Amino acid sequence: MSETIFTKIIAREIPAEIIYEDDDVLAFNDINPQAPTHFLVIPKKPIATINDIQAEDAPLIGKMYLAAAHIAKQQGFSENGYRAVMNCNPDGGQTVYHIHLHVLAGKPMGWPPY
Ligand code: DGP
Repeated sequence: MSETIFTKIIAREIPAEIIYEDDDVLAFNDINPQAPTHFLVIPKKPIATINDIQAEDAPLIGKMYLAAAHIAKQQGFSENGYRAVMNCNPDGGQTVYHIHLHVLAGKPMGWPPY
């Protein structure tokens, strides 16, 4: 898989506001926030799209959600709620081809999201 901007954030080659890290997952604030709180949870393993997730990645994907919920609790918005969403390919609005969970909070979210 080709390198992306997120690979460079993992390697600390470009700066980001990192808010969580463990052996498998990194979370950092989105550069273009769409809500009062907007951060991204990414796996350190580069996986291009949801379509590229393999069965053996299932625990890793679970860890992304566990990290999101942990940060939500830590930042105090877990009870009010939040949106956690992963975009896939052009119609899904994906622009960076390293999977990432968008976590948006701090205001009521609309539905449908378009
Ligand atoms: P998506 O469109 O779902 O692929 O979302 C990509 C997100 O990544 C978008 O909300 C903006 C964010 N983003 C892109 N480049 C950077 C960057 O260099 N730093 C940070 N913090 N976020 C970035």
